[in-house]
Amino acid sequence: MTALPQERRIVTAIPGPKSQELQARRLAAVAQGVGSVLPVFTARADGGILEDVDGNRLIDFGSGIAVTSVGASAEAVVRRASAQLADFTHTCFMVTPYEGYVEVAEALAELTPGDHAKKSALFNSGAEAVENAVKIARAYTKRQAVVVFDHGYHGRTNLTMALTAKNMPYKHGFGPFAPEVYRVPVAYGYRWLTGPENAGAEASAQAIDMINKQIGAENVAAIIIEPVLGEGGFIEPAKGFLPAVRQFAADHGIVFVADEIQSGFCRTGQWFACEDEGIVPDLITTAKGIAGGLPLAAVTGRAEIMDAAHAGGLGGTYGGNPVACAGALGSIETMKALDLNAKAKNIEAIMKARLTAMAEKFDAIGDVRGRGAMIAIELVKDRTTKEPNPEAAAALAKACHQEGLLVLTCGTYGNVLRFLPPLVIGDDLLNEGLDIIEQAFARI
Ligand code: PLZ
Repeated sequence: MTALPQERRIVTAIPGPKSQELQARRLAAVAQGVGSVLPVFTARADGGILEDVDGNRLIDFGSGIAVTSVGASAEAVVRRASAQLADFTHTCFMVTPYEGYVEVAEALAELTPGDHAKKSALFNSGAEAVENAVKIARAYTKRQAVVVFDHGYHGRTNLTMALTAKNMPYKHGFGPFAPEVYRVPVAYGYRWLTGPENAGAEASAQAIDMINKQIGAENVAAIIIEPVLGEGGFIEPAKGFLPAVRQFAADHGIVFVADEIQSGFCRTGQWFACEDEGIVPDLITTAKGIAGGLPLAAVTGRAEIMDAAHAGGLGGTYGGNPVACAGALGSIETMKALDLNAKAKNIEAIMKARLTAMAEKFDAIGDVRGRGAMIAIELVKDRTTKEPNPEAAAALAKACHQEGLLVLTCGTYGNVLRFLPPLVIGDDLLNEGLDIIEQAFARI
C-alpha cells in the first residue's frame, strides 16, 4: 500500500471548491451522457481511501465499481506496470506477441473453475469480453440464439445493450438492438411471488420451459448469466437455479457462459462466484478486478470451444495491452499474497452483522444480501408490499457522500444501496463507513 493515510478526513464541503471548479470545466467539455456518481475529483487513491483535490479523504465503498479490489495503487500493480511501461507500451499482440499476455492466459487457466484444458483471449472492457464470448459460442455451436436473464447487465455496446435487461439509462433511445437475444426469468428470491424457498426450482423450470417453447434448445448458442447479478441489484439467484440452468445447457450442447466481470477475482470470497454452487462454466468472462484498475478483460474457457473461432477472427488493437497484463499479474500476485478471498469473507461477516442489526431498527430495509465484499441492502416503502423505495436509496447515498463515504446504488428499481469496498480496506474504516450508513438512516 502507498503512503496515503487510511483515515477519513473532511476539510471542505463535499464536493469542495476545487472539485466544483473542475466540475464546471467538465460540464462544458465532457458529454453529459457520461455521468458521475459523486463529482469530487480524485487526487490519490489506495486501500480504502480516495483523496480529492480539496484534500478530503473519503472512505471508498465502491472500488470504481468493483475494480480496485487490491487498492487503487497496489504496490505490485504499480511495480509491474511501471516496469512494463519503461520497457514498451504496446506492440499489438496480433503483430508481435509478448510474454505478459501468455502469463495472464496461464493464470486464468489456473484460477478459473474446472480442471479441463482451457484457453483465453484478452480484450479491453467487460462488454468486449461478453461480445467475444457470444462470437465464440456461435462459432462453436453453429447456432445463433443467446439467452439472458431478467435483471441482467452485460454492457453498453450494441450487442451487450441487447443482452442487458434495463431500459433506463442503458438502452433508451439507442436501438435498434441486435437480434437473436432472448430473456427469461431469474430466481430473484426476495421478489419471487411464492417465496424465496420456491424461487430456485420454479424460476429455473419457467426459464427452461420458455427456452424450449419460444426458441428451441437446439437453436441456442449460449446462455449467459451473472452468478451474482450486479447492476440488477446484487441478486444471488436462489439455491438450485444456477445448477438447473447449467445442467440444461450441458444436456443440449449450449455453451454456458458465467459473466463474472463484477463478481470475479475474490470479490465474493471465492476466486469466482460460481464456485459457491460448484458450477463449472464452459466460458467465463472477466474484467474489472482482474488488473487492479488497468483496462483488461478476458474470455476463458474450454480449449475446444475457445479454438472454434478461426485464426484472425478474434482480436483488437489494444486487447491484452502489455501494461494492463503487467497490472493483472500484479493484482493476482496481491490477491494470493494477502489472501483476499479470506479478506472478502471477513468483510461479509462484519457488514452482514451490522446491516442485519440496522434492518431491525429501520423499516426501509427490506433485504440484506450478497456475498463477500459484494453486499447490498434493498430499500422498500413497505415491507409487506415490497414497493421499491429508490428515493430512500438516493437520499441515503447523498447523506453518506456528504459525510465522506462513497457508496453506490443499483437495482432494476434503483432502490438498492450496494457496498463494494476494496478488499484491502481495514476493519476500522469498514466499521466507520457502517457507522456513517447507520447515522444516515437515522437522519433521513
Ligand atoms: N458484465 C456483470 O458488471 C460492468 C457498468 C457501469 P465494462 N458493470 C459496471 C456502467 O454504468 O457502465 C459490467 C458488469 C457485468 C459486463 C459489464 C461491462 O463491463 O468494462 O463496463 O464494459
